[in-house]
Amino acid sequence: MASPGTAMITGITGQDGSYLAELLLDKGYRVVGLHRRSSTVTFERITHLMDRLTLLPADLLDEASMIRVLREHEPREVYNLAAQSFVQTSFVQPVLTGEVTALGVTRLLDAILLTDPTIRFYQASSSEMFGKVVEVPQTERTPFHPRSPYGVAKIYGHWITVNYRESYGLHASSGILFNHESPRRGLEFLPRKVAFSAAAIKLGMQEKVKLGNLDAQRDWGYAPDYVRAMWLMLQQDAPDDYVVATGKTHSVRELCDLAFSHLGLRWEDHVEVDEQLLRPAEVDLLIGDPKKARTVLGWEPEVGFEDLVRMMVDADLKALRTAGS
Ligand code: NAP
Ligand code: G4F
Repeated sequence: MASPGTAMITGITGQDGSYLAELLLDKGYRVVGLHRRSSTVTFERITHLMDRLTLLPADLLDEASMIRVLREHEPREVYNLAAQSFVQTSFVQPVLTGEVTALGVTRLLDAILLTDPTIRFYQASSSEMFGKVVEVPQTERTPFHPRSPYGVAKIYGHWITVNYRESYGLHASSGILFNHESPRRGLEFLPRKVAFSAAAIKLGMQEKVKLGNLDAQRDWGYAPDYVRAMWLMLQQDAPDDYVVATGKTHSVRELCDLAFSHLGLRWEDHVEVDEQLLRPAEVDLLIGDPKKARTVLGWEPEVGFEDLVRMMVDADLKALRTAGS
């Protein structure tokens, strides 16, 4: 079988970048990953792949750094996963969030236009764009009403992707992905914070965990299922936009109940609400309709909410036990 060639991933050190790199390497791609310079090593999620990847320094804030890599490595596919991706941080660093998460997309699209407009492009759009939702469930046609500087920045990234597709004929697709998690999720995001804390409490390493809004509802899926959808989008003859979701929603409270009860604990005994963790504006309810991804891409999620939460708790329990011994 002919080699699929080279794929470039921005944000390769992140949760999705690590799973997408695995998927593409398994499919025979040569994978070029961009990482930003840091004083400490950020390769924790890709350590097991290091000898199979080409890792290069570049930053979404620096267009020339991306042009250099595109010229030298001539990828056929580019996946833009890099972003300031934490909603809470976007309220205190709104300008940085805009520079990276919004304008960073234009810098990369321009870099592609200048080097090779036949490159296929994937943009990591977000259900956070729906914000204060105007319909349930949310589809590709649901209007946006963002509730955070992150949501606003992602809308810019989404529309500039659509605009470069329409203006210059780029094969540029946008995946509107709902929340997806895994044992590799950053510790600051709710499901990982709960999984890690439940495991630490079970092992007697901590007693309580402080959370914010317990009533928020999210459509939570499994990250490796979602990176498969990204790849499928770039294999289509025509570029397009797709909602990627499970079609089911659960509250923060339900997630806590599932994580703690898996370890024989009552979440009410350990969770405390800290008003400092409430957001200036909240997204109360997200639930996506993945019909288009199912019918056009043939995409199906393989891991459901209950298995996902148990998997994350088990992984943190195992890691903490290993670290302890
Ligand atoms: P993540 O774990 O936070 O990873 C973000 C990546 O972006 C990291 O590799 C980070 O590098 C990199 N990055 C940040 N600023 C950068 C810059 N200025 N230049 C270059 N790289 C930079 O996020 P994720 O969960 O994998 O999500 C991947 C993408 O999907 C993001 O765009 C996110 O906004 C979007 N998304 C995620 C979800 C979800 O539920 N996970 C849902 C919808 C959309 P460092 O390692 O150096 O920090
Ligand atoms: O896990 P979260 O921080 O994810 P959030 O804000 O939904 O954003 C994630 O999903 C988006 C897709 O919709 C991505 F675009 C984005 O990059 C990111 O991956 O919070 C989930 C919910 C929120 O309603 C939050 O208010 O949990 C609530 N929550 C309650 N207590 C908390 C906490 N969230 C965090 N992070 N920490 C808490 O202590």
